[in-house]
Amino acid sequence: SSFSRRTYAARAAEHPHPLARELLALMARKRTNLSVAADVATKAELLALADAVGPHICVLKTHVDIISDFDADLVARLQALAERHGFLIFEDRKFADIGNTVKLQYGAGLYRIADWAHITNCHVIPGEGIIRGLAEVGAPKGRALLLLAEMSTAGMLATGAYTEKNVEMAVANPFVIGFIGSRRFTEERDLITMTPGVGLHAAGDALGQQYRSPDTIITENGSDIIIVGRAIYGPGKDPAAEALRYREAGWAAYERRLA
Ligand code: 5FU
Repeated sequence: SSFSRRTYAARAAEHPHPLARELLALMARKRTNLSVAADVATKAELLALADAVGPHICVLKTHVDIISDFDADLVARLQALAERHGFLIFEDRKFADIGNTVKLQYGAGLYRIADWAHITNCHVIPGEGIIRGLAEVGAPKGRALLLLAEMSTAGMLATGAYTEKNVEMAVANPFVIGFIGSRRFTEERDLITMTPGVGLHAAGDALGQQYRSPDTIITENGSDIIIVGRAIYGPGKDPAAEALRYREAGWAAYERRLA
């Protein structure tokens, strides 16, 4: 039957990709399908947030190019927190250039993303060469890739035939373990969907973001992981308490799906 009706633990036991096995197994063990989108401005804020939400998350999603004082020490300390709390690191880089250029952007430069991000993602606008370029750098390091089959924003252009092409390319490329999008896209192999634009209160923001509930995303749409940002660390919020709230909502939605 559908992967959506199977437990994360059962899927972990059978997934062909080692990193996806590790992810699904830690989700089952920690009882969480929550990823926190840590869009903060400094090293100190990122480390404090990762430490506060670490016990509740399966994936920490980063945008390292936001961090004004990024350095190698930040990476070392994030990796230590990932070890201590048991989560994977997903750099939401959204690569979109030709294969040769993304190889350089992924492996080199200031950030050396492939050295520390378990997961990254790309648009397939350039065609399949972007996946091959990223795989040349990331696959030997045991990394994995998500394709942006959809986005969460109003008026986004990743629809219809474009989304279907993403699914075809994902199925055909073993370096790809899943998608950014709003739902389960295929039963061809157990590709994991992670969904941003999740919130329990606001409907959206002033710049096109749209929020849906964990129930819609996990129970109804069959996505696997909810990605939550400002709802967890916005002004006046207690990030650990909010992460716990979203973790419980996400897990309850998953249990309803299995029932
Ligand atoms: F691919 C996408 C997408 O379609 N929508 C998103 O919102 C990525 N995101 C990211 O999720 C975005 O870059 C933010 O890092 C995060 C959402 O943050 P929010 O504060 O929960 O709106």
